[in-house]
Amino acid sequence: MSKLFLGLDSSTQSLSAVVIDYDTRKVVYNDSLNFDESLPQYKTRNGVLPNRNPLIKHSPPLMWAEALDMLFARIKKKGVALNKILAISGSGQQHGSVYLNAKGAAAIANLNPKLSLAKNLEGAFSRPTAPIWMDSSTGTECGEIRRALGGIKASAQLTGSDVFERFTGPQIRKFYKSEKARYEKTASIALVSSFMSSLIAGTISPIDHCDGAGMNLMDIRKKVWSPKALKATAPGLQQKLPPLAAPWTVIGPVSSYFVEKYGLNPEASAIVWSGDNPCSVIGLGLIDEHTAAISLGTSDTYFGSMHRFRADTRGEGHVFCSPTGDYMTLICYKNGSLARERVRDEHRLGWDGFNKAIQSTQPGNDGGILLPWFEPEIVPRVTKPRVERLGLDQKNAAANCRAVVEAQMMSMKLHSQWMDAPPKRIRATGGASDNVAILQIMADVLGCPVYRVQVAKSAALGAALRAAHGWLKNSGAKADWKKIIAGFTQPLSEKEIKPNRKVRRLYDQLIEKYSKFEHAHRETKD
Ligand code: ADP
Ligand code: XUL
Repeated sequence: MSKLFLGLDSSTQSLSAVVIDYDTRKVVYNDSLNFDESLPQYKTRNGVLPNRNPLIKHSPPLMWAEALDMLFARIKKKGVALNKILAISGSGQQHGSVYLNAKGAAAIANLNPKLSLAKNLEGAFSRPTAPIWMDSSTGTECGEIRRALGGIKASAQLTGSDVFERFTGPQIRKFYKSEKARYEKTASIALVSSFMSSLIAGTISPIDHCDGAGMNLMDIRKKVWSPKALKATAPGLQQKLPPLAAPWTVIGPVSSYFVEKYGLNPEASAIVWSGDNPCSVIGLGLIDEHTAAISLGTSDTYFGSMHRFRADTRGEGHVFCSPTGDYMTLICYKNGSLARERVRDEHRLGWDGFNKAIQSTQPGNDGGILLPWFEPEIVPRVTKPRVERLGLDQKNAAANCRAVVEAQMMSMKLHSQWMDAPPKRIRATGGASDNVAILQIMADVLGCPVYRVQVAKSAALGAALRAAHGWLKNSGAKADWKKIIAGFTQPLSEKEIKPNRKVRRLYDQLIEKYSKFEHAHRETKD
């Protein structure tokens, strides 16, 4: 009998599914559902609810639940043998939080297959919308928590990161301060990942260590909720949080809702979900410290594995747990794909036109530099969005297309130095990793070969592989990561993009100029 595992990825703009056949090492199903297009009734733009305040970014959790129904219906319709799936796990955009009231747990435990998930969850929320990772409205709360934890360095040593606007702790504190009555009515706080795994398992799910590390609430080395961080965040918080769990934990069998409605096997295991970046670590096969990954999704992220804990005491980068049991390093940019799209759209181009524009210009852009902070930025921290140019004419389409990508790559090189693991190779993933013009600049600036992977949806693939790992570990079999990922995460060798030596040297010089320009425009921290 074939061993099938399902990985789901609830990301900012879409819900994706990857089904793997473990024995034949094949991806047998790969699909994605875009929220704006498939669920227009929620009125999101790029998966986010419009808000007059540009710092506030929320999404409707009911939309994610409804997407789960739609995607399962599609998988069933395509004839995937859902009854042969042995385990399901998933990946969620990190940091976002979902707030359930006292009815939430019962609604999740008694999902009625005759109704939709959205209908089942009506009246189960104490907060109708979920703040997500793009939100930067918690500057005050960050300052308060950071002070209570003893400053940037102490926060990073305790939780793996300085206190960040999008992290769940400051978001919870803001909710507690501004909506006390609703906070009091909250019985259970979930991450996007644990909310979705609660639905799959039909019970309130634990939060896994990897995604828990993105909250500013977990002691990253002890892997427990930190009493100091809980106290600094909000009263009575511990009772509202689920337990933390290792990323291979079986929550239980899948909910009967999915068995009756879509024909899942009642014995299929629900494995705890994790964050999208930790899942991508697996989906990209990042087992050693010298392979880095760059994900060009809604956010751009640069990440890698780390065996021994080392925090970024300057406070820009993050340390999370990795699904392997090691740590992972990460820096995250808000001005990723959406910034590239802004420049592309400003000059009325499609991706083809954008690429041709890049190719019509010389690497280094004659010294022209752009700081593409269309939205508040995380690295470096920018609270007031602005776009700065040096030696660059705003009207010059080609130069601006090149400049946005060069700036993003130079910033990654500069701000990943604390990881102390210069990459020997980079694996590229995410929507924009299909774009060779972008990847060539990546290889030239970072000075090493870039590989495109077979499945661009590395978070969903990683989730499927995590499902296999959890299932093997819990059935008493040997669960060796190298063996589990073999055949699934090898990059396509014909898709190697080599750095050009001459161009590389040019960028080594330009990066100094970029660094000075960026420094001149930095905001100082409190
Ligand atoms: P997420 O998982 O964060 O929702 P994806 O990884 O699916 O996002 O990436 C979506 C982004 O990919 C889009 O916003 C789009 O800008 C970008 N994208 C898609 N195709 C291309 C392309 N050919 N070149 C550059 N960017 C692209
Ligand atoms: C990581 C981060 C984003 C989200 C959305 O810290 O904020 O990468 O996980 O993808």
